[in-house]
Amino acid sequence: MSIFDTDQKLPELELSPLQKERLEYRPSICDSLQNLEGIDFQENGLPLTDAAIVPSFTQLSYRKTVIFAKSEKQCAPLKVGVVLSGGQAAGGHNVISGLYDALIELNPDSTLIGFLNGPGGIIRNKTLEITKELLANFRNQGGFDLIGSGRTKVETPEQFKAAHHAVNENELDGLIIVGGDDSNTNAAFLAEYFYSLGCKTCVVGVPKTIDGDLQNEAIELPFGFDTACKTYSEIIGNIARDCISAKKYYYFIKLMGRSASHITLECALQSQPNLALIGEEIEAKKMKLSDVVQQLADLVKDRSKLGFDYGVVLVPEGIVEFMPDIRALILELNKMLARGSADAVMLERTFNALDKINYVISKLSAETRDSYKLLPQDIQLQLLIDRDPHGNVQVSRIDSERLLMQLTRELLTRTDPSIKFSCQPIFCGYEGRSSLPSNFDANYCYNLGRLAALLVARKRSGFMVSFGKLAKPVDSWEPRVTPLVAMLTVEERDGKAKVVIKKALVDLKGKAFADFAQKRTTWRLKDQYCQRGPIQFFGPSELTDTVPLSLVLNRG
Ligand code: FBP
Repeated sequence: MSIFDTDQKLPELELSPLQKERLEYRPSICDSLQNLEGIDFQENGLPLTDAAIVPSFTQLSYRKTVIFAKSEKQCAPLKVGVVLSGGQAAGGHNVISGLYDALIELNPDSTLIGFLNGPGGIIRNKTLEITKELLANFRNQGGFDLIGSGRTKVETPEQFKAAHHAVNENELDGLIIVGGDDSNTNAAFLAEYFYSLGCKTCVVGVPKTIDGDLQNEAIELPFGFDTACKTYSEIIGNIARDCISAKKYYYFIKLMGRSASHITLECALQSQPNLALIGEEIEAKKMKLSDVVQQLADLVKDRSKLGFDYGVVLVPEGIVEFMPDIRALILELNKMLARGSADAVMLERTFNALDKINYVISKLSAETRDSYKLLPQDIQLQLLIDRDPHGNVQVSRIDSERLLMQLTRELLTRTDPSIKFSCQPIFCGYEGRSSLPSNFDANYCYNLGRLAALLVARKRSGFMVSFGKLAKPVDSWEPRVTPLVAMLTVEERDGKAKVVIKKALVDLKGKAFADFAQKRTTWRLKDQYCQRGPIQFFGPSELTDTVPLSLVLNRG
């Protein structure tokens, strides 16, 4: 297969006046990365000590990198490949722009190629050459459509071989992997594999996910989180204004964030709803589904006493997995209906929905059977049908906002039938992933791309790029380069020990949660909704250059 063998058909989208205006935006570059030629990295060699990780990484030493040694080095032309992995996040096109501009700055004969439609594009060696002309229509734009994305993982020995073949065939000096915790775990393994084969391709990770759950000492925030939260908070603010005008509905708003409630916490701080459920708190307090429903019914009753038969409730997408009873049910269902199991086959052959449900009830243990029976029928069915290729329940597809609405209504009808409870479900999801990136994400991503290019130029492999002091103006952001292996740990997944980058959950001891916990008592009964309005690109910097409130509170 030849280099730049592509079947990618770029959509011919018509750009709106705002999109055209955004093409002209010049992202700010932090002071430390102004002059790329003058920068090199110094390393402190520290041995990898984690006994569980060592056997998988004999090549990558656990290096602490001290960035900013002076350099006089001339850079030869570089060939670099980039891949976008997982769900969209605003700013992906700016990672590519920052990468491209930096490569050309380092040597005008450098080339950048994109692997198409996610890591699957590496395995199949499907590429697109990224040129100045091509990029011209994608700068500061939302989405990932220039090269696409995908959720295929590079995991099997055959896939590793295919990846090696692709980088060799394309003679790549570097492979930039833009993704979340899983994709960057993959990046560490690929870097190790390429090293062991003496392959020159450096692997560099870039932290992406709107969910905000790729955070640690080195990574203050993955990109895309800011834009998604601003987009959702705009919607929540508008809905709250409608709510307080019509005074007749409870709006149950589900927000994306499969495994952590960072988005819900940030949106709560920005929009000040009557109630925001935080999964991590529910888990810490061991609240069952019935406890959460009771909490909701109490809210409705208390507000009703004040004459408020309306309200705004935020629900994180992954909420049910934080409830011990529902988590136990999901785990049991995952085991029972694992792909190819006798029960899974039996269920496939059963066409009637009620028969499916009854079959599962007959198979569940006594404890989980009761939890399952508590659920409304559509959710019972959803748990059986919406399963991923391994047979696992797709938690993000569960209509948790409808589930909570329905159970709250049932409880109120039983206990306080006179209370008025009309509600509307709303899902804030995909629209937050591909919005025009905020200035914060546009700048952040451009700088991430720039730093990734520099790592390849200095032949450093197996690192993640990030920035410190993100709550400060761009000039003072601090570039960080962290060994991917330093982020790895061993966790049990599907009953097996697996090397992974740990997902960061909401820190209940953190300042952002504390601030929220202190204010929420007032928000519960007094309506203090805040309408932040749309993301601003023009005007005073107080409007255009805001950063996530949780970032300011936790890291500011
Ligand atoms: P990533 O972790 O890959 O960035 O994706 C996050 C996310 O946006 C979740 O919040 C959501 O549950 C999921 O993607 C939806 O994925 P899909 O595009 O496969 O429906």
